[in-house]
Amino acid sequence: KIPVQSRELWNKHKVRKFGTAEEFEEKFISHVEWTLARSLYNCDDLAAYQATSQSVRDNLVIDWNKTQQRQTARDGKKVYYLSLEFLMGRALDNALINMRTDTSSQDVGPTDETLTKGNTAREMIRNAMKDLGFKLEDVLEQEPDAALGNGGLGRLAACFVDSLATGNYPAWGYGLRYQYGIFAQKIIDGYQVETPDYWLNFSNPWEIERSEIQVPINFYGYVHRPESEKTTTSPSDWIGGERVLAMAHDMPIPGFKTPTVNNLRLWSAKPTTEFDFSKFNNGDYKNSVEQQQRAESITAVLYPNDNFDQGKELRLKQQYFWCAASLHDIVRRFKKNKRPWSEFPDAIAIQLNDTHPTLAIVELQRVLVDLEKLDWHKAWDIVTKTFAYTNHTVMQEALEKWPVGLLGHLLPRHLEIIYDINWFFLQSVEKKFPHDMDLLSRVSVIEEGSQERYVRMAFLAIIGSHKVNGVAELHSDLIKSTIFQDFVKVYGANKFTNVTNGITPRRWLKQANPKLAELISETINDPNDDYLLDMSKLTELAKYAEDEAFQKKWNDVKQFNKSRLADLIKRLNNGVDIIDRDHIRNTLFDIQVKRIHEYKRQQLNIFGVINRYLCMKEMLQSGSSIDEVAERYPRKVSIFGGKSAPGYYMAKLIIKLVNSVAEVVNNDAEICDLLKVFFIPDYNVSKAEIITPASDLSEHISTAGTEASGTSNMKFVMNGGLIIGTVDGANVEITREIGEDNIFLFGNLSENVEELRYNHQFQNTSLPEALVKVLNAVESGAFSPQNASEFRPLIDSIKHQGDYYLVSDDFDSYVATQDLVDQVYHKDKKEWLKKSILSVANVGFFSSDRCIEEYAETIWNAEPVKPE
Ligand code: Z15
Repeated sequence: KIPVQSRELWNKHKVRKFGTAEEFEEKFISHVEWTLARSLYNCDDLAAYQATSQSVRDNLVIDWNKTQQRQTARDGKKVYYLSLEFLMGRALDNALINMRTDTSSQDVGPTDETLTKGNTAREMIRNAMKDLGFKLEDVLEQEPDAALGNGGLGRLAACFVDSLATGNYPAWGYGLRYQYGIFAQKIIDGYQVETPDYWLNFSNPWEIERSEIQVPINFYGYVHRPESEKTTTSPSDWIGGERVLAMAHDMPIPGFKTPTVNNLRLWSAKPTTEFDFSKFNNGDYKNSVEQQQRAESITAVLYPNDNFDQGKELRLKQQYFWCAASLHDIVRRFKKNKRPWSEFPDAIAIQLNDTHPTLAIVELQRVLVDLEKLDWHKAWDIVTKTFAYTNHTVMQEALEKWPVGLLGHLLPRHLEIIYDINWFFLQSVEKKFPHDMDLLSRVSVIEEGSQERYVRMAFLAIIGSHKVNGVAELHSDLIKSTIFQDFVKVYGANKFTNVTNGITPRRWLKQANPKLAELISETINDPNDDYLLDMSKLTELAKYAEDEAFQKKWNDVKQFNKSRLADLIKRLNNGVDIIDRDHIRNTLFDIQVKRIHEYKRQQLNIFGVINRYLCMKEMLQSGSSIDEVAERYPRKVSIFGGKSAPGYYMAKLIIKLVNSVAEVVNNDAEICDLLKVFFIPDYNVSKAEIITPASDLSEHISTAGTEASGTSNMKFVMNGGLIIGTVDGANVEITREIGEDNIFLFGNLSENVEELRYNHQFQNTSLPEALVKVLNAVESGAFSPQNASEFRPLIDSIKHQGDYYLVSDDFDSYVATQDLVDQVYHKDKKEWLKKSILSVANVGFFSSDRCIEEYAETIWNAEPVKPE
């Protein structure tokens, strides 16, 4: 504590944010000299990126400190978002955009004047950088992505922390600081090759290392119960066997047009300083040091599976390490206020992003019972009022199950607690539904298999939470009628709710598509970009949907973005330009970028491309002119991108097929560049910012009922791209919002999937003719002349293994819908542009701001803490 008489001195030297270009330049140069120990003579783009980021970070830290003080003083309910993944991407440009503060806000220093009234921080710094001898765009490119996530789930968490800060919610994210994020993907001879993601190679200006915050975490060991304590529900001692330290790293999360800067706290593992003297005395010094160093492996790498549970011990260790450290932190903060434990759920809401943090439920129960000596049932009441769980999938292979043996070995006390939670739960079920043994075994947290018993994490998460939500309406309905139907019976339907996903318009519109953002703000007369906070303002655009002058401007923006993507593709294709720039306006950019997964059906897309190619060739063979072919199959570029889990054989084969088809099609002179195929290597957030604004059409074509929500569908629509999609996930609500005339839907509905799958198994279903031709071509080695059987497994999965993802059932409908797309795009551009404009006009619902508001109101009961 600083004595009162010293405070005057502190205030005299109070740190100030930079507000003018001049002040920024001064900061920049002092960071070049003092932080980087460089100078005018050796400051390259990388150094300029670091000095700029350090300068911006200084501003953020001032607001970060004020925000934390304000939130502590106001003492409203705090929200903690626990996610094993935060797919943040780059921070600098986002910080520059969000830094623009609101004129009405009092909590800005005098220097903030210059950042308002259309004079954004980004523009100011662009000019200052220019004066200093740098180009902002080149400097921004120096930043590596923070790629601490696999796909949708991780990117959702990143959009959420942005909206939480923007909405002034007192909310922290908790995650892991992986030394290596998702692997970098190289394509070599058409195959995916994984290389490590060295994102921390140069120092990371966006993290604040809190070396003073180190939480000891135990693993293994055994449980000791004092003689006086008879049962496992009474306070017990867990004597841990292995100990590591969790060290905090904080990332400031700035809100848009608000001085609120929230915190994303990421833990990294380091060895304890306790030394194993017995080993040392045995002369095994080297071994003992080595064993300690192994602590760091806990946070070494992100598991690269999306929608798949691999069940590895190190993953469970990651989960407990992260849950225990985060809860320790949360409980410590709560205890400072000396409020009674019963008020814990009034002070704190914890959201579980999928089942990955389910152990937090068990850990809080352990802390309350074993350490704080609360009665079991009082503790459990607190726990269940605190947690809420978001489910992101119905797919069996993604549902987490841990072998009882593995869990009990790593966390012996936690396994006891899980058994007790289950025991009390099953008792309550038995009371409500007497003698229904079947029900009891179906809802038990413990799956009793013939071989091994497993802990079902989703069931544990439901039992330990007061709300469970799905991520889109269809999905939230599906979990109630399928995987969790017994729990609806037990708890009633009210425990289950829907919060449809959203995306942040700051990154996915303003940052990714500056030209469209500019056109919008000018058209709806919103020079301060208030529409980015109130997306209902976008409906103003509908007035201009058929305005020819406006349509032209709209189209010009799209063409600009397509050229930008064409440049990227050229660079990624070793300088070889496959896109004919003279015809770019009449070339339909058809894009599918997302994790590669059979359920997402990139195979349907590439089979569609092959079909198109074969049909073109057939026309030429039967004497049609190239003009006639172009009339039927107008110009198109088919763009793919996405990573496959390293061990996912079928997904990797799909990548190879796309590249093999590209090789043949792109080099077939006969079709005169009417069709091109490209696989963008290493799809990530920063590439998505270039790709998304450039789509005419994007594909969201999962088997109905398999894609919980999808979020890239929202991003594409927000950027004026049209969708071809199945009636799945958020596509349903996108259709409702933008109108069914403005989306190309096709395929079977989720209610028919079960029957169709049954038919494949037990009926002799025949494949559509066009698909047979495609599969024959692939089988003949048309795309793999050296190895005709290479793609056999892909063909077999459809022909001989029940076509689980129903590619054959949706194929004709997909092809017919693609024909319709061509019709509108090439024959009725005005109609196309109208659809595009109306889509953006009505996309507002999919802002993550709306989504976070729904969580706050219906699940967390949390309110914003507004800066004065
Ligand atoms: C993941 O990215 C998603 C679900 C999962 O169960 C896992 Cl492990 C990872 C995705 C869904 O597939 C996607 O439909 C959804 O939009 C996203 O989570 C965010 O909710």
